[in-house]
Amino acid sequence: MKTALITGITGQDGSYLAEFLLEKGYAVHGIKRRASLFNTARIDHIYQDPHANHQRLKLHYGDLTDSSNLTRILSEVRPDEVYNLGAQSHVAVSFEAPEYTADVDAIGTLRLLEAIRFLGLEKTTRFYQASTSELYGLVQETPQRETTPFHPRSPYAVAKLYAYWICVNYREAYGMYACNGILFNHESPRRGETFVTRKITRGLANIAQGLEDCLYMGNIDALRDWGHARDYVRMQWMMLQQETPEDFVIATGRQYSVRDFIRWTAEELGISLAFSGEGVNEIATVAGVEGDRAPAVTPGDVVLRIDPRYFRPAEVETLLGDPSKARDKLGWVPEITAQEMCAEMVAEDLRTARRHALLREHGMEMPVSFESG
Ligand code: NDP
Ligand code: GDR
Repeated sequence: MKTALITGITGQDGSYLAEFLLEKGYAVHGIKRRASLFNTARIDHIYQDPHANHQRLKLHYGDLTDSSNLTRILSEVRPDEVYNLGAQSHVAVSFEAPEYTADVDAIGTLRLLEAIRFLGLEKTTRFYQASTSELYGLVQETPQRETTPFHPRSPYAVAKLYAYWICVNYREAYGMYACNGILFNHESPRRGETFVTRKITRGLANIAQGLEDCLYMGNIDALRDWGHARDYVRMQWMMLQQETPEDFVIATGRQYSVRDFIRWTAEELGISLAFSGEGVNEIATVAGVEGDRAPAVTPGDVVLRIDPRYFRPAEVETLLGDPSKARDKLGWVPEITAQEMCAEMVAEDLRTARRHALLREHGMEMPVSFESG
């Protein structure tokens, strides 16, 4: 039985990857952070009672800022494969907490690689690094491929640039099997609520059910290449099954705007939107409502406004990936389109919003979190 260690197992990708590896028969170990509330909601469905014997999913308390902890876990687990998915992964937050982001995302990667080397596992343990399309930032070439020069635009992207190169360096210097997956944005119903797609599907579903009045957004003209996390974790595993380690761009090769994603979401909810005004004064108004999925909105309601607090000090305006290397060398093609993914996310968020609306109807008010990002 192969053994994998996943940092960031409680996150979106970590949860899908853990499911995927368990299905492949792996023993899966994950590092979770100590938190004052339960933080395993995304993996509770695959986590067995830790008191039971023969569990194939094991969790260890740890943190990418703590090298002795990482070294101890690695020495206990001695994994065949390490997937370094743990990160402070929010671009806007990285401007607020740049030093912490660098510590976790850049030096955290170094800590893991050093721990592998220190334990003499560098010839046996394979290493996957969660690199990102944010490395391209101010894009130098379209579409972006493995050879496109980087120009990071945030403390997050600069930290990930260090992680990218330290991974390449350990491969070249010590012959480690280490590779970078340069993944473009990927989403799912498990996406964190403050990333733009989930903010939109959750926000508009709440508005449709009368739990919120208005969605406040930043730069809705930003262009992204969105895929589904389930497709992308498959590729993370495939990258570690090759003869030799290489870096791959993972993307769909299709690009849409945040505004497109807002429109799709509204349409899924039976709402047609009219955008008017410009820049920070732009708004979206309900033009029509069909069906019964949006009982709380009526034509003329303003459901979206621009709030400059969501603008970033330096923006990544456009990203579009060229996944042909992954397709040609590994036979990987994404199976889920951005529109299908949007529909899945809306369905899930609408289910939750309906539950909350029902509880409210029966006098059991559920607080709706307005924490945004
Ligand atoms: P999430 O934000 O959903 O998950 C991040 C994970 O990292 C969580 O499990 C989080 O724990 C954990 N984590 C955060 N800080 C630390 C720390 N100090 N020590 C240990 N673990 C920590 O991200 P995604 O699943 O979306 O992304 C996975 C990886 O891929 C990240 O590295 C991200 O930067 C990168 N990436 C993501 C893309 C995307 O579009 N999703 C695209 C390209 C790259 P907790 O649950 O406790 O917060
Ligand atoms: P990104 O994802 O920064 O690309 O990083 P995010 O979904 O946060 O933003 C995408 C684009 O939408 C614009 N935007 C807004 N974003 C947020 N979060 N909230 C808003 O209100 C809003 N309005 C407009 C943003 O400005 C941006 O242009 C994600 C993360 O998962 C990273 O970890 C990963 O590396 C990259 O994707 C690839």
